[in-house]
Parts: sequence; C-alpha cells; structure tokens
Amino acid sequence: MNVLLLSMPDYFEHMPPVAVRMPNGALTSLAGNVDSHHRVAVADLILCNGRLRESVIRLVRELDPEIVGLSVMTFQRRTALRMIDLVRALKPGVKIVVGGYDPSLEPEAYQGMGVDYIVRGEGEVTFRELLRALESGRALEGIAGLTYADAGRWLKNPARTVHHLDDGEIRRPNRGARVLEGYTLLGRQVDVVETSRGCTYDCSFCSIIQMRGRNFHTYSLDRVLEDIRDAHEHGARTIFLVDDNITLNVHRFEQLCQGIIAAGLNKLDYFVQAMTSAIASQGETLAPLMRRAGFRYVFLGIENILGEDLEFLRASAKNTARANGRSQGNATVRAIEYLHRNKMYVVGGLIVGNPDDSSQSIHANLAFAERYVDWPYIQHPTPYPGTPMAEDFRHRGFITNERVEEYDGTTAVVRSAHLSAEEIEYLRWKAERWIKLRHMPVALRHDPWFVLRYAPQMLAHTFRGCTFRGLLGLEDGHKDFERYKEIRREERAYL
Ligand code: B12
Ligand code: SF4
Repeated sequence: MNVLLLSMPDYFEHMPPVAVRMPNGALTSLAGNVDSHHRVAVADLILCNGRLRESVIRLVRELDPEIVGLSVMTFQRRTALRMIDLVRALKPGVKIVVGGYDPSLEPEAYQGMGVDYIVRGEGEVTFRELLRALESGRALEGIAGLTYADAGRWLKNPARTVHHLDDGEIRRPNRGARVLEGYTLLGRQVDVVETSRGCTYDCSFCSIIQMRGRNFHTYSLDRVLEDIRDAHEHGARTIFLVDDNITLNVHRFEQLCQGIIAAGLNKLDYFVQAMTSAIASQGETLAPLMRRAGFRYVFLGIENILGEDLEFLRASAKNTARANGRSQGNATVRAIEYLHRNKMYVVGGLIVGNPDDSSQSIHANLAFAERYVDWPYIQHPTPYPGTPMAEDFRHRGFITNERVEEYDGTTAVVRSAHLSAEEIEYLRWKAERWIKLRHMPVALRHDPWFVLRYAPQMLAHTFRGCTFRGLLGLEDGHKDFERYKEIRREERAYL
C-alpha cells in the first residue's frame, strides 16, 4: 500500500522555523515498523512553511497514497482538520488515520473530523496491524489501541499495553522514508533519537501519564548508538534525545555518554531534557561526562522556583536535591552550576501563571531566568486533555480560552486568582525577549555563518510587533504586545 505520513506545520513562540525545524520522531518510527512491502513516505510539514497547500497537493498527486496518517498535538487540531479536508478533496477515497497526543487523549474530538481510524498511545504495532487488516480485509476488532468507525458507529478497542522496548519488537526508525529536506537547529541539521519511553513522576501539566501510565522502559544502548549513527549518516550534526525523562536512570545515562565517546559519535552536538534533581545529585561525575560526549544544551524542567507553585505543578520531588537519601532543598541552582561549570547551556523550562500567581511571583521567576538560564523556555500552564491540571483549572473556572489552536504553551489561556490571562502573558513576553537576545553572541560563535545570515529574521521574530518607541519605553508596552498578538493570530492560519 502507498502510505503518506504527515506531521503538522504549526510551531510555537520558542521554535521559529527560521531557526528550528525539527523532525517528528513518531513518523519515522512508524515507517520503520510497517511490513517492508508497503511504500511509506514521511513529510514533516514544518519544512513547507509558506508553501504548505502546494506542497500537500504535490505530495498527494505524486505519491498517490491509499492511507494518510497525521500526527497531531492539541494546538495543531484545527490545522489537522483543514488538512484532512484538503486531502479528502484531492483524493476522496483515501483512508485517514490520526495518532499522537491529541487523538490519543481526546479521541472524541476527531470523530466528527472525517477521520477513519484513531490510533491511541504507542503506534508502531497498532499501525502495522491496521495495515495488515486493511490489506487482507480482516476485521479490526482485535487491534488493541484502535478506535474506528463501523457502519456509522464509533468502536473503541481496549488499550494496547505499553511496549517494553527491550524485546526487539519495535524496529529502528526508517529515516530513508522522509521525502522533504531542511531540518535545522540553528543552522546544523538536526535529528531526533529515543533511548527510552515513559516517566514515573506525575507532574500535573504533563500529558505523559494519561498517555501511557507511570512507567519507564529502555532500548538497549547498542540500538541507541546504531540509531545515532543512522541519524548521522542521514546528515545530522545535532541530535535531540527526545526521551520523556532520560535522567530517571543516571547510571544508564552515564553508560550512554561513555558509549557515545567510545563510538566516536561525540563530534555531534547533543540536546537533552533533564531533571534538576538528577543533575544536582550526580552532577559531579555526570556533567563532565556529558560534556565529553558532546552535550551542549540541557533543557531543565525547573517549572517554577516557588514552593507553592511547585506543589500545584506536582513538581517538588523532581526538583529536590538529595544526598544519602536526605533532602537538601531545591536542586535548580546546583544543577545549573554543574552544567555551566562544564560549559553546557541551560534551556530553562519554567511555568508562570499558576492559579495563585501574582505579578510578584511571576516577576520572581522571570528574575531567576534572567540571572541563571541561557535560553528561556517559559510557558503558561495549559490545560491539555486528560491532564490533572486541566481538571483543576476547569473546576476553579479559570479557563478563559477554549480555542485549542491557541494551546501552544506561550499563549496564556487560563487566568490566576490575581491576574488576567493577558496580563500574565504580557509579563512573560516582555521579559523573555531580552533574555533571548542575550544568547545571540553564543549562537554566533558556534554557527557564525548561519547567525550572520539569519540574525535579522531571528531578531524580527523575537521582537515582532515592537516599535522603537515601545522598546525605549516611550510608549506603553501593551501596544507592542497587542501588535504581537495580532501577528501571532495571523501566523496560526497555516491552511
Ligand atoms: C520531544 C518533544 C518535543 C520536541 C520535538 C517535537 C517533534 N518535532 O517531535 C520539541 C522540543 C520541539 C517539542 C516542542 C513542543 N512540544 Co513537545 N514533546 C516532546 C516529547 C518530550 C517527546 C515526543 C517524542 O518525540 N516522543 C517519541 C515518539 C516516538 O513518540 P510519540 O510522539 O508519542 O509518538 C508515538 C505515539 O504518539 C503514536 N503516534 C504519534 N503520531 C502518530 C501518527 C499516526 C498516524 C499514528 C498511527 C500514531 C502516531 O505513535 C508513536 C510511536 O509509538 C513529548 C512527550 C512528553 N513526555 O513530554 C512532548 C509533547 C508531545 N510536546 C508537547 C507540547 C505541548 C509541545 C509544544 C507545543 C510546547 C512545549 N510544551 O514545549 C512545542 C511545540 C512544537 C512545535 N511544533 O513548535 C505536549 C503535547 C501535549 C498535547 N496534548 O498536545 C507533550 C506531550 C508534552 C506535554 N506537555 O505533556 N516537543
Ligand atoms: S518529570 Fe517530566 S516527563 Fe515526568 S511527569 Fe514530570 S514533566 Fe512529565
């Protein structure tokens, strides 16, 4: 069968396509796990910025798919709906499958969207079995994790149990299936690699628990190194390890670093997400090893620097430093010091605008970011489907915006007890632009040609909506903010 797999073009504030165009790891993993006689094409639509419609029309005409699969996050739902309409108009008989976080956590939303099949949770085996069943005309009722329409009625098969990853059932991704080019992280070709799946924590804002429960499974390190080598052979110079929480097993992470060094793969740059507690407790040995392995940017899930906010986010435990089983207080500063001492940069993940936040508590977090983090990744609490946070906010009546296409993390869609959603977003937006600007020289030193060429566009993105009068404080900054919001609204009309 001809299969076309698409990821959505929607991006958010911290990932402007001029600087960041990241592949979707799910699609190549699906492509690597269907039976080999299928002809699978993977198209990451972030690569088609500005010529989306023509690109999709060309892909459908050239590849003539019988199955089109879409990977969708919640804020991409509206674009997915428009994409489905476009694909159906081009090829009415095509079968459409959706998967990923949004269809898994709110499948009902897709039942009126012209979709044929919804894959919930991990997709490799479910999708493989679905193609087999469609090819042979077999019934779908035995396929775990599948929701499907049958004679006008939606049927939901039982969930699929999570994969253990160590049994070889999930084969390596097929990067050769990609039909578009242009992946980049600040000018260097980037690829994504998984070493594990799952997390045993239960932060209230995170979708992972509802998606797969609290568990942690790992691929063998040999497989991971093969995967990195394959990404490199396909042109990658930067690798993003997309694990939910690789630092759950620090010993294994250290072994991975050693493996990368021994295999000579440490000439690549690495980007990873980590818990502050793990880095603070084991940074003495872990951080130097990470540096030698090529780690350059570490996304730290700091979430918030205030105790009450951490409680609300259920993120206190993962941000507590421990020694000999004893708590030693907040782990964040210590983790940052280890990383900085070893010449790595900190991408600071913070969440501001929680239910009890006032302008003082938000300013405290922004001041922290200004002082300690190299690249701010500050977001607002967003009530994604199925998260404990969503229920909490709904219960308090704090959700002010139900338009899910704006649930991109940097649009405030909930208010606090003291501030409106707009004011929360304004405070973040105003401070964050300047912290980002400060990092420019570092990027320039690392990738001078790219930064010199694209600096005007990157600055224009960071400061869009702003006038000199506003930047100099001669005009109320809210006017710049309003212009920025208007530009953002226009950007969201991808199709
Ligand atoms: C790595 C990652 C990123 C990376 C890379 C994204 C990319 N291009 O793939 C970066 C940092 C860029 C990123 C950014 C964002 N992300 Co993100 N990200 C993740 C993370 C940590 C891992 C995703 C991953 O690659 N997993 C590995 C692959 C193999 O697994 P998978 O994606 O789950 O796919 C499996 C199934 O879902 C399914 N499947 C997926 N698609 C399809 C399609 C079909 C047809 C089928 C059949 C099956 C299927 O099968 C796959 C294989 O088993 C997740 C999860 C987490 N715990 O936090 C969040 C997560 C997906 N991100 C999320 C969000 C919100 C964002 C942002 C909007 C803001 C943010 N919080 O940072 C931005 C927007 C990105 C953009 N386009 O601008 C949310 C999504 C919530 C939701 N309900 O939509 C998650 C779940 C985190 C959370 N907050 O809980 N993200
Ligand atoms: S530690 Fe990270 S992956 Fe785990 S539940 Fe919290 S946010 Fe999600």
